[in-house]
Amino acid sequence: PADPAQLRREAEEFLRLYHREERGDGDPAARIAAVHAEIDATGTYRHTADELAHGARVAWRNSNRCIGRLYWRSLRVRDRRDVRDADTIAVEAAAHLREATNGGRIRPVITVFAPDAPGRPGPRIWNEQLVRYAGYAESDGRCTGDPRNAGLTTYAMGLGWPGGPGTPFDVLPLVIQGSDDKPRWFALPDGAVLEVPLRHPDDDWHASLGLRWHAVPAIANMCLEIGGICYPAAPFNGWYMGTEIGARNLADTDRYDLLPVVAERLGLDASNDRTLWKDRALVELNRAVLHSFDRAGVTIADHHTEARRFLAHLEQEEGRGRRVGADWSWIVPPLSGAATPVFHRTYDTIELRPTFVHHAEAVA
Ligand code: HEM
Ligand code: NRG
Repeated sequence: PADPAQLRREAEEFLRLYHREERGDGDPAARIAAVHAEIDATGTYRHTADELAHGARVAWRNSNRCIGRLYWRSLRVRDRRDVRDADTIAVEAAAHLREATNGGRIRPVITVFAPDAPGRPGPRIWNEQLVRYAGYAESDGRCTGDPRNAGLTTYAMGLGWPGGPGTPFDVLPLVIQGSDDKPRWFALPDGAVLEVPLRHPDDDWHASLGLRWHAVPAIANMCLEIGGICYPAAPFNGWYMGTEIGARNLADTDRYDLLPVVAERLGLDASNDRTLWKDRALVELNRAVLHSFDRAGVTIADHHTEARRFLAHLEQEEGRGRRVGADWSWIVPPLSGAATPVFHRTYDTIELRPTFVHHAEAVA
């Protein structure tokens, strides 16, 4: 926060949480006094490496929209707070992806770059995720690729990116703005992006659609907020839940819009909603996603398992005397909601800190 009094309060609140959870009976008074003095002198303060790591893990624990929180303690934290220039961020983003991908055994990882400081904003990554597919708007109003990323695609080309080969799955370059710099584009190096070609477990026609998806979902445009300090570039990842790809990215009408294509290949009667052709196509598409990731040896969760884990997480946290906030509309999976246990209850949407927040977007 710009207001030093508020920064002092938020810092103190976080330091008390950190000491309570990680230092047992340790007295936070000396650390709080030192941080308050640092804020008075400089307008900001620096977390210790342990404070940063715990703050990042708790920010995950506090993510109301995330069903995957059972393993919040296992988050690997790459402390790169000394990095603020775009070139090094590009190199570190690729290193993040390699460490996270781990040959397919996906590991949850966050890389934390320089924070905002008074008069000196931290760096930013303008991509929604480290790996995203280009969306090329065509003159007839259609789009090749992922329409969700059409804005960033145009923006990157405006910065001089020549564009990819023009397939529906061209990996976008990173668009990175170093602190005190303009945004620039950086192609991800070969070998940094693992992708999985999709095919159906029983139907060969599916492979001929040429569908694929990237192995690692790494959100890059949310700010990590710890104790009043904002880390605007702090990309993080876990692994995919199959429905994110099969029931949303490939299925939504404003994304790849593939249900009509899949239904046709399945020979379904799409002339009438009541044949449930969309529902049947969704199930087969989602089977193909899970099957293909399994076959490729890439970690992916199904929504039944991840829902059970989430309820185990709630129980575990409540057993530790902590309240868990959650947003029902994000937690319930977009396929077979009521067939998973997370559907049949309500949640409190308490907003706890540390947390991840969305910034204003670079590209409309
Ligand atoms: C959202 C699953 C790891 C933070 C979500 C969503 C799912 C999910 C299904 C909803 C996405 C959507 O509907 O678009 C998982 C799984 C993980 C995992 C299976 C495996 C380990 C993580 C990690 C972090 C995290 C490591 C942070 C350190 C978040 C946040 C959101 C979210 C902040 C909300 C994103 C937004 O507002 O757009 N997660 N997640 N998740 N997750 Fe997780
Ligand atoms: N639905 C988005 C990804 C959002 C976050 N999901 C995760 N996060 N699994 C998509 O690309 O489909 N994570 O950190 O694992």
